[in-house]
Amino acid sequence: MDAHCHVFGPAARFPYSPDRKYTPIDAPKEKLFALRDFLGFDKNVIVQASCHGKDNAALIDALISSGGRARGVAVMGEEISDAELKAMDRAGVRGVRFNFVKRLADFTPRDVLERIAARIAPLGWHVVVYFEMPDLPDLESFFTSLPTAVVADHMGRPDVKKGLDHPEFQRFLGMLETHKNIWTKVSCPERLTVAGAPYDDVVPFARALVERFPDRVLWGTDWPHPNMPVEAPDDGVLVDVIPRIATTQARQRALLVGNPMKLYWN
Ligand code: 0GY
Repeated sequence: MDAHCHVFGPAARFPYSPDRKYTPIDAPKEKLFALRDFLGFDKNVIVQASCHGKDNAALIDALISSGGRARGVAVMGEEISDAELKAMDRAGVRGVRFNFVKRLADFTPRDVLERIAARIAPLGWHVVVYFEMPDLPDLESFFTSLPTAVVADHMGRPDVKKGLDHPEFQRFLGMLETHKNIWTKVSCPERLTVAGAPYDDVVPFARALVERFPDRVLWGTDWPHPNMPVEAPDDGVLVDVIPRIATTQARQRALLVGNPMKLYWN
């Protein structure tokens, strides 16, 4: 399963948010499903990206068109009604994303996020958080106090130049060790690398997480790779990273099947 990817537009049908920080190239559901089949995956988890703001229409449309082969993570404010939440649940939404990356999203007060989390918890949904590792000290107590599972996008975006032993990454490991509700995606080597493909400098970080927390890791392509300044990665090269970070069949099954099934097809 590809547990982190996006759909963008097409803008003519699903316009981008007026508050967006970037305008992507259209990446419609048909292309995502074609990539899924080409790579040999069975299912997708589609994550609402900041360029669509709180308008989840493109996401919901993709979920409904997937024939039960996609689940979603939406973005919402507390103005969402209970009826809308139920409709999203029926469409296949299983999580809410809180984006703390300053170049992507405007600040939302914690009490608002806490109220949203309290409302989605009874649905069995979880929270996905996107942040950069230097901000973890400010965010950790908030994450660990949420009443749901909490999935950190892209390993919390470590600075791989600092190494595995740096206190920032050790703090991230410590948070997962202590708080069993925290999960992480071991995704996006292409965003974290300094060396470039095949991402030798990122593999040890992802492998450390898979080995220590085999039941709380997820993997995804991040297609269509928004905001890559030079070029989008080859998705096949990203798939080839999987056996280097999940080095046994049991770990691969957990990473690609068992773990995402628990969160998204429960
Ligand atoms: C990602 C990463 C990025 C963008 C977004 O919500 C978004 O716009 O998540 C990024 O620019 O790092 O997960 O797609």
